Amino acid sequence: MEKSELIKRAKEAIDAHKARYYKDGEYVGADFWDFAEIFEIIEDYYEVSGDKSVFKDFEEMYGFVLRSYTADWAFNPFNDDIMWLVIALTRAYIYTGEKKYLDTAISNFNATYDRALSDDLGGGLFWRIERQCKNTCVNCPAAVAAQFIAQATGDDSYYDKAKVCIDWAVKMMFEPDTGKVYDCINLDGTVSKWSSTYNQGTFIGSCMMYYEKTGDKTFLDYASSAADYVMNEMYHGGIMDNEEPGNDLPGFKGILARYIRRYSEKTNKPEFIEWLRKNADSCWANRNSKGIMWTQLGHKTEEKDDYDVFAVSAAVSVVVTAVG
Ligand code: 7K2
Repeated sequence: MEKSELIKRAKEAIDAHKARYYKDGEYVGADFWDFAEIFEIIEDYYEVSGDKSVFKDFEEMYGFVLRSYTADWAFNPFNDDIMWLVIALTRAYIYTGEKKYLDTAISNFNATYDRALSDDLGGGLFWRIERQCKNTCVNCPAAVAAQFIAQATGDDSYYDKAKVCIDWAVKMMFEPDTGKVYDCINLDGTVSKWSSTYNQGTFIGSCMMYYEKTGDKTFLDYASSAADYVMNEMYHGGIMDNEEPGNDLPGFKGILARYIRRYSEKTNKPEFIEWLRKNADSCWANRNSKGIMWTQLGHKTEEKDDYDVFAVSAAVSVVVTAVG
């Protein structure tokens, strides 16, 4: 497929998702972090297409954030949730230059980083305010958020904050020999060793961004091993046809796709984009008559109307990022 056709397909996927779920800046049914990740899909679409018409959506979505959550998100007990929305708003600033997005992102990043950081369990950030466990799903997004803030502001002290989180993830959650990224560690020291697409993805992203800044190839190697693991070990180069049950899990592979695209581009390894395209072709062929695609990318999407907004965003992300 030509790039123009891939972009057209991406736009159709976004429009179908919007037609079903979007209203006045809101993705109806999307909770705090679901919303942030759907926001990022629109940003990815801007990255692959250069279509500035989406800036209007950014502004509407920012309006929804202020209406629903205000500009101070400390009420949310999930430190990870806040980091996801920080990423979305910092990226929105990077594309548009709209300072208010960045100001909101930075104040929430700072407050959340401070409340989550401790020396327990190898350093890094706690997942929630009760400080019971430290998870990849907060440390790697925080590392990505800090590095986007550093890029947006030129303040390199945010790379130091990112490095704290990356060091924790490498030391506590990462198997360098296989590239597997674990989920979390509890205060009693028990480690949950399962790996998920979103954690593989944000680990790849945080290491790549650090490598791009410093040129330190150790971090490129970490990212490469995590990328190889997810494509070759978890999926054997095939269709991502799982993550169907659960509240959050069905949306995870949309996050992975974002960082695989970035990794493929920055390392000049087209096989990763080709893998995304294979997945995009599959879910696109399996879309229902309304253009909605289920998260099991190898399954035909049913005609029912009650799919969860976040769950069906994952395939949209795959189709968008597969543009390359
Ligand atoms: O246990 C954490 C995490 O370590 C694990 O990977 C996933 C698996 O579950 C939670 S993270 C999901 C949360 C994201 N923030 C908003 C919360 O509502 C949600 O539980 O699913």
